[in-house]
Amino acid sequence: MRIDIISVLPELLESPLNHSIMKRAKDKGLLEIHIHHLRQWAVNEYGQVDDYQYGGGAGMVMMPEPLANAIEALSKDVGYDEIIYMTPDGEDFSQGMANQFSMKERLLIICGHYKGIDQRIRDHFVTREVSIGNYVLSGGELAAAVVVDAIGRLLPGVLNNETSALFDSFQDNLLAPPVYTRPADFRGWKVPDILLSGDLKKIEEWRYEQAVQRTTERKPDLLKD
Ligand code: 6GU
Repeated sequence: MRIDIISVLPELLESPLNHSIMKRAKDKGLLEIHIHHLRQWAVNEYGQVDDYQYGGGAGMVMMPEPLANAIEALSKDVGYDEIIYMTPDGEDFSQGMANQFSMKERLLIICGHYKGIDQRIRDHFVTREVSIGNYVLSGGELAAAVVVDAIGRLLPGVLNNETSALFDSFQDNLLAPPVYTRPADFRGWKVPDILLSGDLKKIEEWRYEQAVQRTTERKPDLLKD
């Protein structure tokens, strides 16, 4: 899979996408990430990519021309299944959306800044608008890193058996059950006996019950569908 990201602050994306499982995905050749600085498509020698908004009001808006030029130049080379705009007024990101995106070959992600991007780019180029929650970040980069991480770890071959995504929270709309490691008694706080019993069937049942209980208590919305 190939993901291209357009940003005015590429530094914000680099570290999160170059460690741990994302690094492994890249090293294995399963995920290619290309980060593009929007300034290379700026309209003048000052590197301008934003301007005042029509109608007045505080805050700058990202100009349509650099973005259109960037999208068109990259699309000519690659061709995208989805052009995603990261924005707090987008559709809420979910495990289901991560699953869907992970089945695409090529994604282009646009990170907004300031008051956002000119509406015409959203109308004429963007195919999906995605938010990671109901709060405002100073730019789309951290949100894009979240989305790319959630997608990257789902690509076949990225995770091994031990880290398999099949048992993650949210797969099957259930949160993950509690987990324990050694020692079995830590400061008198004991690991549930069942996990030490060796009875795999009982353990599986217990984990399922715990997952349902956690989901009921913490995220009952997940159980509705
Ligand atoms: Cl995608 N962008 C920004 N700037 N803020 C957000 C967001 C995205 N999702 C939640 N808050």
